[in-house]
Parts: sequence; structure tokens; C-alpha cells
Amino acid sequence: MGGMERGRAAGERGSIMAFLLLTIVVVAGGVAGLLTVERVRQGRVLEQARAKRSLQLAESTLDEAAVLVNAGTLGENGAIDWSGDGLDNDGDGTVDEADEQVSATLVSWASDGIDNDGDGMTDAADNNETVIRVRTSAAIGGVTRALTGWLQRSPLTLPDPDGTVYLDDPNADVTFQGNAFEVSGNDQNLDGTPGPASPLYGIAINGDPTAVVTQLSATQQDNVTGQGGLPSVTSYTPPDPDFIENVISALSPRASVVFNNYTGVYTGMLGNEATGNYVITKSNGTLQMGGGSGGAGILLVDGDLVISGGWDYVGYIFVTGRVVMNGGAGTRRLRGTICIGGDVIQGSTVLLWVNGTVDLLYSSEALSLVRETFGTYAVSAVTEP
Ligand SMILES: [Ca+2]
Ligand SMILES: [Ca+2]
Ligand SMILES: [Ca+2]
Ligand SMILES: [Ca+2]
Repeated sequence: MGGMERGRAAGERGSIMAFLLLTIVVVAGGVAGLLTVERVRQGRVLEQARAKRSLQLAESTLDEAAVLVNAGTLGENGAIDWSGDGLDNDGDGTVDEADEQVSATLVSWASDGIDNDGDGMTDAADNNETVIRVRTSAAIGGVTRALTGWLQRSPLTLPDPDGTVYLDDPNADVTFQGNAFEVSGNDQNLDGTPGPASPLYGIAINGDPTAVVTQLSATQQDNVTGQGGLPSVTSYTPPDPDFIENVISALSPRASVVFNNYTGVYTGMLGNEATGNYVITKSNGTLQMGGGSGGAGILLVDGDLVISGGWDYVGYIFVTGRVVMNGGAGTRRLRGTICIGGDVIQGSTVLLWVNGTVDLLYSSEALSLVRETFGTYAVSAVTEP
């Protein structure tokens, strides 16, 4: 009996051991399975994070392409390649390393010889083809995402006060001498023929127009032409009271010619309408321009603008201070518009001083050419890939 009991007891112990072992195996298998599931989940999360990151990078490269084209540092048919540009694009201290796998290829619809929108007009003949197609691709940890974006060009937006000459100071002192000047709000093309736009006023002032009218003599009243009869002077309240300063600060970074408190009298050209060369010029401080000078584009003066002798400018002029057009030889001619701030505190309170042969003429053609020239690209549509 005793032997049989011992035998049964040994058998039970064996069963219990087998059961425990089996349990351990099952539990271990379950744990291993869970670990596998967790690894897969983590892998998927990582993959998703890399995909999201590479998509963001591909997207921001579209914006980067627009910014670089606008800055003139990337051609309209250019390319971006972080992996071989010799730059540390992600700022991690290493140049052109494995995670700088970002590229973009640009193709301009305006120079591809194709009628991209099928309207019968091709490239430069078609205003709708001022579009750049950008293909971007970014890879993070082996996960690549690609995008196609379209950069659409829009003309530069600039304020349009109602007058060829805008005076921002409601108490502006305006001095016109003689009878050889003309301020016209009637649209004139650059070839001298009448332009298509409705007339502006000759002068717009941020206040009561009689303040200007009373400063014109009887023989001078018909020298200020445009909308509303002679003299053509109106009141204009700008939506942004600081627009002159704001335009100057917004466009200054784009100036290709900069004067810093230039004490001489500048006699060169700041752009040339005849050759289609439009320039943004910035003067920090008063700018004096003399015989034979002029230009085309946008002239930004943080100070006074003083002009003597022959001078010919096409486009927009923004001046924070006063404008003085001295007499003497030659014609001083502006075709475009001029906005005068008059916030410079100096001895004289005369905001606009005109002497001799001066023509300040509205030209919608000139202004449109300038706005088109300095238009910028922005991302207008994005598709995947
Ligand atoms: Ca780097
Ligand atoms: Ca790089
Ligand atoms: Ca077309
Ligand atoms: Ca085309």
C-alpha cells in the first residue's frame, strides 16, 4: 500500500510540474505575442510619425521655393537639393547628412513652350501661365513623401489714393511758382496717348481740399487737371493712416539700390522704363537728384526728396518728408503717382514746392507695369504626390 501511495503521489507531482511548465510556456508565448504586437504598433507609430514629418517637410519646401523665387535667389526653372547643397539645412550641426533628403524641381509654365491651360495662348502671351509647378520630395528614416504644388504669381498690391499727388498732411503747405507746371489725374500711356483708366484727381489731400485750392493763384487753377474740374483737388482718407511708412518698411528689404544719408546730388538713373528695367530704390535720409537723373520702379524716401534740373521718373514714389522741385533747366516729369507724408520737422513747413517746368502725370500703364514687375509667387494649390 505504502508503495502504491508513494507511486501515486509521485505521479501527481509529475502532473503538477507538467501543468506548471505548460502554463509557463503558454504565458511566455502570450507575452512574446504581446511584445510582437507592441513592436508592430510602435513601428507603425514611428512610420506614421516619419510619414507626417516628411509630408510637413515636403509642404514647407513648397513655401521655401516660393520665398526663394520671390527673393530672386531661385530661378523659375530651378531646383532645391538639401542633400548636396553644402548647407546644414536642418541646423543640426552636420552638413548634407542622411536626413537632409529634401528636393524640389521647378518648371515655369511661362517658358515651357506649352499652352498649359489649353486656351490657345502660350507662355508669355498668356497672363494665366504665370505659374510655376513645383515637385517636392522629402525622406525621413526611409519614409518618402512627395507633393506637387503650383505657385501662382500675383501683382504687387500698392495703395491707390485718388490723386496723382497725395498729400498726407491735412495742413500741407503747397507752393506752386509760375505757370509752367502741370499736375494731371488724366490717364496717359507711356507713349503719350490717352490711357484706358478713369481719371484720378490731380491732387488728393488727407483733409479739406480748399486748403490746397486757396494756395493756387487764379492762373494756376487750370494747371491741376483730372476728375472733378479745375482745379482737380479732392479729399482722401486712407484706410491705413500710416500707409506711407508701412509701404516703405514693407518694400525696403526688396530695394536693389540703397542710399544712406547720401549728401551728394545724384545724377544717375534708378531704373529705365525704355529698357524695361524697373528698380526699387530706398533712400535712408534725404535724397537730392540733379540734372539728367531719373528712373523707373518704386522710389522710397525716408526723408525729403529734392529735385533740380532735368529729371524723369516712371512709377511710384513714397516720401515720408517733403518734396521740393526746384526751378532751372530741363523738365521734371513723373509718370505714375507720388505720396508725400510730410512728417519731417524742419524749419520750412512747405510740403510740396514746385518751381519751373514740372509735369506730374497719372499713368495707369506705368503703375501696372511696376506692379506686375514686382509681383510675387504664393502656393495656390497642392496635390499628392
Ligand atoms: Ca544637417
Ligand atoms: Ca544640405
Ligand atoms: Ca495658355
Ligand atoms: Ca506655357
